[in-house]
Amino acid sequence: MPLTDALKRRARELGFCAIGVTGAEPFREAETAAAGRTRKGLMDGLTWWSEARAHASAEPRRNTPDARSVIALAFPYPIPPVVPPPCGEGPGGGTESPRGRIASYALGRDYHEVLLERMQPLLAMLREQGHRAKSYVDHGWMLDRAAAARAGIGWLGKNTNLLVPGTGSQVLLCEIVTSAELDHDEPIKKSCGGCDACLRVCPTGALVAPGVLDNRRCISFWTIEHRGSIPREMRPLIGDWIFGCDLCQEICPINAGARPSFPDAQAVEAFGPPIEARPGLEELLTLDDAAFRARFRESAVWRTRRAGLLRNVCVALGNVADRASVPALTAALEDPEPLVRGHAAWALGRLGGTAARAALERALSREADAEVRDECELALQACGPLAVPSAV
Ligand code: B12
Ligand code: SF4
Ligand code: SF4
Repeated sequence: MPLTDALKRRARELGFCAIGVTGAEPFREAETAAAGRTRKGLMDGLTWWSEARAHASAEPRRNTPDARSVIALAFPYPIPPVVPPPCGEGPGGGTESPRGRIASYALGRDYHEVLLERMQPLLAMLREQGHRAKSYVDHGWMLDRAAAARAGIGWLGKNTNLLVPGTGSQVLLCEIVTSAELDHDEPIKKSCGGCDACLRVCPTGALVAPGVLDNRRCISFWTIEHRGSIPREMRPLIGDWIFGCDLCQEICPINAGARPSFPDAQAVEAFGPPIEARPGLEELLTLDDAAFRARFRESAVWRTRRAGLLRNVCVALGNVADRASVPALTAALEDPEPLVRGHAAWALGRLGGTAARAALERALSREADAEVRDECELALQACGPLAVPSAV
């Protein structure tokens, strides 16, 4: 069997839902788009991103000078079948505390490891035949979507994600750059047509034009990549997302059509037992470093570290705005991390009421961190004036 066919067959056996091959020449069109957007500030906030990286990521031969082919692969991740309501009546009739949301791609084992593992047999097949082969899953620099689109495994949707026919966008991408001369595929001729549902559903207006994302407005950026305080004007728009955001994919009719095929058995096995998609927010606020590590070390959520996740939890609690959360947020005003204390103060300001006000005043009387003090003062203003009974 020719090598290209053997590789494609093996990739399917390994659970990849799409595999295509393109040449190793640079991705010039994507390079121009990525560099231009970087210059315009649309990638601002990503400290590890730069215009130089955009150029380098468009050159498959950068690390493999004799490369002749790029193998683009897509691996589906399991989607939780039932999304329970964020709060309200629990299954046993009791009232549940508020819950947050975690993006589906992050519910299983860290995808970098999963995809790297799954690529190993393909790398071995190439190397056994004397070819050079290098894998990429975000670690090395590569424009994943550009490679996938040119290799014909899907098309670029208006939400910027690659859509695989029959599967949708809920896939993760990786590549193998190899010196092997393989049979190349053609890009597919599909598009979103007149649909613009993703642009309309995005709560922050991050999709500033079809296929163009402003990183500084994307919930995924603020809840996963950003370190430090989340700008106050963004916080109300984040809703109950505590890690990533799936709204522009959940609305997509291509994904809706593909959903009955999930969970795919291979994907379920590869990603392992999922963490909770809608964890209780108040319980997350009680995690210390050791508990956070035990719960999230193996998952992509680890990227935020404890302080980042608890910051997001406070924002979500402020948005769900259930006054029953005041005691949990009051306890968070004593968290060792100023980042958590500051966002807990903001959330208490959103909840308002006598108990929230009293907690903020107590915190202000002992707080030494200047930023947290500012947050407490602003939160006290947000709580409104004390209700003083009129004497005259
Ligand atoms: C930086 C980054 C982010 C940033 C910025 C996202 C962005 N759009 O650039 C943030 C943190 C916000 C992010 C969020 C997410 N990300 Co991300 N991210 C990346 C990363 C590391 C680099 C992306 C990049 O190069 N951006 C630069 C821009 C200019 O390039 P581009 O996004 O590829 O843009 C192309 C298209 O827009 C297209 N295009 C240009 N003009 C036009 C016009 C039209 C009309 C159309 C249709 C297309 C189009 O050409 C561009 C160049 O190829 C890649 C991994 C990688 N190495 O590629 C993952 C990656 C793109 N992310 C991924 C995922 C899963 C996500 C999230 C879904 C996670 C989540 N659930 O929260 C969200 C989705 C948000 C969204 N709507 O895009 C997957 C996407 C899989 C897929 N099916 O496409 C990738 C490929 C990681 C992986 N290995 O699988 N991400
Ligand atoms: S991931 Fe969320 S915030 Fe980002 S573009 Fe999609 S809908 Fe908008
Ligand atoms: S929601 Fe519509 S416009 Fe957006 S990616 Fe899906 S098909 Fe394309």
